[in-house]
Amino acid sequence: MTKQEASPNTEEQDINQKEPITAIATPVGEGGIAVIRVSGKNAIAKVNEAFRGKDLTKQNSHTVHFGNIVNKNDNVVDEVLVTLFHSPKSYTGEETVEISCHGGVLVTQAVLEVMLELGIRSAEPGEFTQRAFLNGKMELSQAEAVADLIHAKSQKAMDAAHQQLEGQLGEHIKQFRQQIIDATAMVELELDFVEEDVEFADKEELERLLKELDEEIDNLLATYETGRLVKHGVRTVFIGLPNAGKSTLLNTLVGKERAIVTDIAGTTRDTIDVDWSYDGLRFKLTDTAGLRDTEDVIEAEGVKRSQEAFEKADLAVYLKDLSKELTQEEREDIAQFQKSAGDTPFVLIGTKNDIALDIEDERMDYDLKISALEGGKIDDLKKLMKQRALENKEYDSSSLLVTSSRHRDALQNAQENVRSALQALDQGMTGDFLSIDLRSALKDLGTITGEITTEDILDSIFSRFCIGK
Ligand SMILES: Nc1nc2c(ncn2[C@@H]2O[C@H](COP(=O)(O)OP(=O)(O)OP(=O)(O)O)[C@@H](O)[C@H]2O)c(=O)[nH]1
Ligand SMILES: [Mg+2]
Repeated sequence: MTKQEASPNTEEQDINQKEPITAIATPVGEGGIAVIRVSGKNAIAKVNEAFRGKDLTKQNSHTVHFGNIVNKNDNVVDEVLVTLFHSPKSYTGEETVEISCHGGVLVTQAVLEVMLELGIRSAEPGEFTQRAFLNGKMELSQAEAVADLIHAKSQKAMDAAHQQLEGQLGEHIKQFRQQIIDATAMVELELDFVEEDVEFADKEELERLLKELDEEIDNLLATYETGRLVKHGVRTVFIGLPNAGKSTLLNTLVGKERAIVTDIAGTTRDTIDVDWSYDGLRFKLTDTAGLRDTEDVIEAEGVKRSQEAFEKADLAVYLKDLSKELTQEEREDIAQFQKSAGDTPFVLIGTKNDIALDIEDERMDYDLKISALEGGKIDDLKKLMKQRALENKEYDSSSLLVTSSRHRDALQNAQENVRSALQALDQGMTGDFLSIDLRSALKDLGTITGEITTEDILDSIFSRFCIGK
């Protein structure tokens, strides 16, 4: 199936053009040029009212024209280039004008004001892309990918958004839907012939089909954990006793004095979050207050937050000061943390290796010994963090990842319905039961690509966009 067939409208159909909307499509700030976008019914004629140059209504699609934008008193606001897109060959599918003006904040605003004066409405966040979706220019999962791409903060997040934008997820979902449609057809065939006692002539075939589908959905769902890490970053927490060198390590990794470092135990009081990328993967590093029992109310609150950050982490890094002897108490603490980390990767790092005690403590099994002050083994630590974060998770930039919790939920629901159909089949239930499950699964999958949408889904998706996209 092509993109267009799956969508509510095809390019052959007339696009239902809505009232024109406008917004500044480039980031606010000073730049060489800025672009103001106008899309909707008679957008070209509207802009033409404020344009001094050629008659835009008589020009071809995909042409660029030089001229002036004037206000209602006919004063020139800016010298511009306008690009024309006739429906349906535009981003939104509607008639669209892109006005490239000078990039100053005030100039751009002034040109936008002229558009508003013409009676063109301000666009809501993501409204252009929403129209693109409604006009069959893209699937819902592709529209979501546009937002992901804009918000992407690492190379890997961008790769994942690109995969989705190219429609790879949509293709998978369509394939699943086709499999369900095939299964439904088999069930309903049986229903038609129920009197003739055909009784699931193809019961085995149906079972094979559903099991295969269950497994394929499982495989796709399994990518979500990696997808989530890639998109939102690996929540990494540094924990350890006061003075272990947690803040020093954070500063060394991010390359600036982000957290206060002193030789006083208990320097860090509150958790500090810093974004950091390494080798295309984004990390959200959290420095925490050193763990100890304390009378100090503020510090005690800090220690509580350290614990909470640990519980939420995708990667826990425990730092042990090698210049101090390991106490029995700390050994037990470490064991306890390791245990409560459960499936979350846990890394044990010895710090201050430059001033480590001579006596090697054989009882501890450090993943690595570093010196954050001198930079010793820091590159090894970075590699280790990435490796452990993506532990057991297959990933290369071409693999398709489910990155959105909305998609995961829909896939899970679909899988439940498929499993329930399998169960019904197993228990020898009649075809109408199976048919209900299969139809529900079909609906669940449809919410991913947008065959099935509700106002709520659309609102929550498009509100993530910036205005102008
Ligand atoms: N020699 C040496 N000193 C270090 C190293 N890392 C940290 N330090 C020193 O150890 C002291 C404590 O470092 P911090 O980074 O503040 O320790 P922390 O774990 O954040 O401590 P709290 O915030 O109190 O929990 C400072 O004086 C650092 O300069 C290291 O690798 N080698
Ligand atoms: Mg600190």
